Amino acid sequence: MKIGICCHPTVGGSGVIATELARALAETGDEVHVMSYAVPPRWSWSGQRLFFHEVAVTQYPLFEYPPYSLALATKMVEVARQQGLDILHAHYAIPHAVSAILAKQMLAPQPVAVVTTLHGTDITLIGHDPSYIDAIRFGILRSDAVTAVSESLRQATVDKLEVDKQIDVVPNFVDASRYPEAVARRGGRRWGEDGEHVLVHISNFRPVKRVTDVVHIFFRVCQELPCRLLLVGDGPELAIAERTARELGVRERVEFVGTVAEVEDVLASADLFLLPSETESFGLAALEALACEVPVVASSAGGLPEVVVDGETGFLLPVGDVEGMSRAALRLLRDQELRRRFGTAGRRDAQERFGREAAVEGYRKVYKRALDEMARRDSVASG
Ligand code: GMT
Repeated sequence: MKIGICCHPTVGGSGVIATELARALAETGDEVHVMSYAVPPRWSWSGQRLFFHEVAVTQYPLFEYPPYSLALATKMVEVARQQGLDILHAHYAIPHAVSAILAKQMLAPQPVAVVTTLHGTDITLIGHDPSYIDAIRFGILRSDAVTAVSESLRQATVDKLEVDKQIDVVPNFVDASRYPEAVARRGGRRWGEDGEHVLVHISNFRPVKRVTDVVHIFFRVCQELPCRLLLVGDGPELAIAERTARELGVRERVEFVGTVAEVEDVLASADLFLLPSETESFGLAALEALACEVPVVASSAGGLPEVVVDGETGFLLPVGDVEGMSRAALRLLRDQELRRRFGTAGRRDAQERFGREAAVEGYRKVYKRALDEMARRDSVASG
């Protein structure tokens, strides 16, 4: 198949999943053309049958807000015509699904099936914004097939947007073969001093991540055990995290690591991963921690209970339960055997339930269904 994939190239799991999927599809026989305004995170040029097309947005004095959605749709048309794409796969509803549907209309009579993958905040946050809700609903209803990254997100989409449409769940995935060295390096530490426990949080530091909860949990753990916190990533609430750490007197125990391309380098030093989010459709960072044998303490929000098995690979507590999360963190940090057991179970679970091959097959089935759906609609339309 020839597949066009578009995604947000900023930090965030949707761009990571789109890139990993593109690579996996190309490595196993499909031809993949990724389109975005910048090279997405974790992109590598190594693969055959894998191409990147930059979407250039024209600046013009009249355009206070240059129309990226149109530039993207036009690029999709250009690439689909040149390469004969079968599928346009939009990761994240806004604006990608709408651009793909527009491209499909501009391409007619050349057929191309549109597949939209919902990632989370396109539904749980932006999906509530009246200025976007009709566009998101349109994107979902007019796609030939739609997927969500967790059952929780599928249900939220049906409930909140009231869309009557089949939505398949294709969970996010990890390429576990990426991580064995990180697992082997565990114990040989790059971060933290001897005897210190290392806690890690990775995110885009937006309010939904509740990063001040991360710092408050760390503060409580610090009262009991020597430890260090690694904050990985960047975003609007990083400065608030820094201020909170200073106010609580633990600033010198917090490392602001910034954005890292290979999270396993940091996870190799970790004893525990913290993700106390307000909402999380899936929590790819938590899955990556599990794949590196790092137990997770997280909120029980959204799709996290589908990823972290409470009491087996981590502990899940209600959103905002800083006390409970601190107790869970201390329980794991004080008990090396429990941590080892959770770590081993987490890696096994990541491989068995969230493997790359299963996800790629899942998406191939969805592509096939989208092509069938498009053919069915076309034959209905032509009477
Ligand atoms: O809006 C975001 O948080 C970014 C978004 C993204 O583009 O990475 O994250 C969402 O998609 C990820 C990949 O499917 C999921 O792992 C994250 O849980 C989800 N974020 C939220 O639901 C907050």
